[in-house]
Amino acid sequence: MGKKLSIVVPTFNEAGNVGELAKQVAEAMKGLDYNIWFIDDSNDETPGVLEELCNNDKHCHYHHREGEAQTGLATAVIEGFNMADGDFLACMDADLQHPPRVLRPMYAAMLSGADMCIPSRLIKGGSDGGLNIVRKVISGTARWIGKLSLSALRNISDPTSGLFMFRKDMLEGADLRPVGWKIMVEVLAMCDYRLIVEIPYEFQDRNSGESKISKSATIDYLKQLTDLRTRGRNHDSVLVTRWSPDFTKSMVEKYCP
Ligand SMILES: Nc1nc2c(ncn2[C@@H]2O[C@H](COP(=O)(O)OP(=O)(O)O)[C@@H](O)[C@H]2O)c(=O)[nH]1
Ligand SMILES: [Mg+2]
Repeated sequence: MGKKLSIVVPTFNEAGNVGELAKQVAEAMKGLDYNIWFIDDSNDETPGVLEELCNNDKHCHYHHREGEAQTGLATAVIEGFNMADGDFLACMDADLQHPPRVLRPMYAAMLSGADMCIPSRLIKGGSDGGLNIVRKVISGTARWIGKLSLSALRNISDPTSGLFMFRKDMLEGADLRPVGWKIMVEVLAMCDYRLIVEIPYEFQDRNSGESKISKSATIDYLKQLTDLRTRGRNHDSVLVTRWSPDFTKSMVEKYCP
């Protein structure tokens, strides 16, 4: 039987982006089995836009959270992981900063046998062009602190991004605690896996709306790292492979023609 991909997309006031995202995902995943799970905490017109989108596109599902004990980015992503029914799960931002065309090579990496695929802005063929200098420095510092604190991040070139794909069964027995913003760090520290593939991608400017990153995100991240230093698994035997742009292309032709 064929495999299926579920793409989990956390949304907070992204009315101007979700339709375009669904359209671009459909192009990227043409001929492959996929669905999208929007987990929404918006307080604007986004829920109505999602409702209509999901009525018109059977690949799309949404869950709007209101008055729930937990809101916030990380809890949304974990809730989406639990609801989604794919063999593989992806996490992707709604604002098109993660260009949906990267999903197909990510999926090829999974079909080739990877446990996890982490696209990188920082390897040959990638670009972080969408970031201004302040965000570049913040994001570089976050990476540096993360790699010093956690061995699971050490060999990953872009470990603090919110774009990744993995086998759903990696979640079995993994105690993911949704703190703050960096959900992939939690997955990298707490799940059991052997092979990670990195592929290059070009980070984009935000399509519409504005960034929701909060002032407390840095503190949450540092708390999370401290906590994971004691809770995290040992990942000494993990292999991280980097695919060049040309090799990535050839693997898409092989696995997702
Ligand atoms: N469900 C949910 N999604 C959120 C929340 N905060 C941010 N997001 C979504 O998380 C993604 C990344 O947020 P963004 O503001 O673009 O962060 P930035 O790219 O780091 O500036 C976007 O899809 C947001 O809509 C939240 O509290 N709940
Ligand atoms: Mg963004």
